[in-house]
Amino acid sequence: MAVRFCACLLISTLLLSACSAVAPLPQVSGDGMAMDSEDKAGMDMSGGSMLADALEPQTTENGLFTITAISRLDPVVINETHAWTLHIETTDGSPVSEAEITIDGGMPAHNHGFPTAPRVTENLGDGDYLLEGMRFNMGGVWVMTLGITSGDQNDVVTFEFELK
Ligand SMILES: [Cu+2]
Repeated sequence: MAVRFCACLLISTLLLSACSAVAPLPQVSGDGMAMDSEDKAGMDMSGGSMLADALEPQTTENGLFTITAISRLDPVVINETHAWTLHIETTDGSPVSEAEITIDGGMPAHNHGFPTAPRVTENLGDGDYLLEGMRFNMGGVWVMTLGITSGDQNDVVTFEFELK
């Protein structure tokens, strides 16, 4: 009797340990997924990055326009030439569809400009504009200044952001 009882216990113990041996498997695949996103973050180690939509929409200095700037490369990483979409509205929310846009920028703390000469190459309609030739060649704080002219109105906005 006692022996059979012990055998029973032994089997339950074996089953239990079999269960606990199986249990960690889903965790392993969970860890695997976590490692995938760490691999993506690993790209940043070469100098910094930022999410494509990290910039808050901004009102221009004289309050004429609201500008949204979103990268088409997500995340924005250094040393990759890419495009942004700019959206321009009047502050009451009407798209500005015939704007002239100038762009300048760089890293004030380093006294250098953009490594490229980005410019708006296409009017996409509905207040959207294609800004091509963007490139950041190091991590840190960058500024991007846009000059907006629409008819006889012009205004300026400066975005400041960090690739970290
Ligand atoms: Cu710099």
